[in-house]
Amino acid sequence: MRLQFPLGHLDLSRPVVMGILNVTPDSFSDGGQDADAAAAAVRGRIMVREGAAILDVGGESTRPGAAPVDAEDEIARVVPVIEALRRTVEVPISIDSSKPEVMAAAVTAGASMINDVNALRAPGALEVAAGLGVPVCMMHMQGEPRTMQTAPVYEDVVSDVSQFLVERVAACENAGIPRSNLVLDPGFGFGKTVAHNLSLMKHLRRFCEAGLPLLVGVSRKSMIGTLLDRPVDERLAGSLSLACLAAAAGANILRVHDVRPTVDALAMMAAVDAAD
Ligand code: 7PM
Repeated sequence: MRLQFPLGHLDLSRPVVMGILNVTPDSFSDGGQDADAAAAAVRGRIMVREGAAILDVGGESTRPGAAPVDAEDEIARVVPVIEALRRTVEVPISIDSSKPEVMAAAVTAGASMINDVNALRAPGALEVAAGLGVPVCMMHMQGEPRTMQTAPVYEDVVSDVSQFLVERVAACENAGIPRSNLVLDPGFGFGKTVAHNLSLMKHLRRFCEAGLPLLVGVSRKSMIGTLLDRPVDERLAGSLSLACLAAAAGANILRVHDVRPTVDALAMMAAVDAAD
């Protein structure tokens, strides 16, 4: 399996790591937007050195419970970071946004993938993504970020989520986005209880049946905090074990904060796979 980008391709015959690069205004720095962008680009370069195969740049508009950011502010945050990264890293840059205006500005600035937690359901998003011609990650979310964790309900979480993704793939194909440009993601933590998240992980193989690359984001998520009773900065072991389980079940792209430890864990899996 592989993903084709404007400037080359990404080989997915082994699972790869996508490094999370959040660009939010830093309340501790008073250097302004340029300083924030420069600092984010430095963090991105470090993640590439540690083995990230993709960088996911996000302006934090889609986070559960986050205050909405308007498109203009989100563009002002992410575009300088993408431009700075473009000059110094070789790996594809993904834009984590649900807003068509942000997707377009980010791709113009040098991003070569769209990561949409809303699966291109915003007005105009399908058309804009089709026009941009880059790979798109389509994630499942029940409800909307502000309220989705209140009381999520499914008939059967695995079937409901896979049905949603199958429908979104059809919508993409109808809008002119080729299947070969699609990546699927069950959306851990987005309108799901801990029990829902555990079922999705246990039955993750089902999401490979579409024959499309599978992206999984579990890094530091609250399910780990709940199950282990750990604050967010003590969830590395939980994150690594879920990343390995996901990889063993067929996940192709692991979206993580802790790039080096995840790359090491995947290398151990690859070594075992290669044994006699
Ligand atoms: C607060 C709560 C802050 C949750 C950040 C988050 C995913 C994603 C995110 C994912 C894809 C996080 C999330 N999660 N995109 N964006 N898949 N494709 O933990 O699971 O990073 S935001």
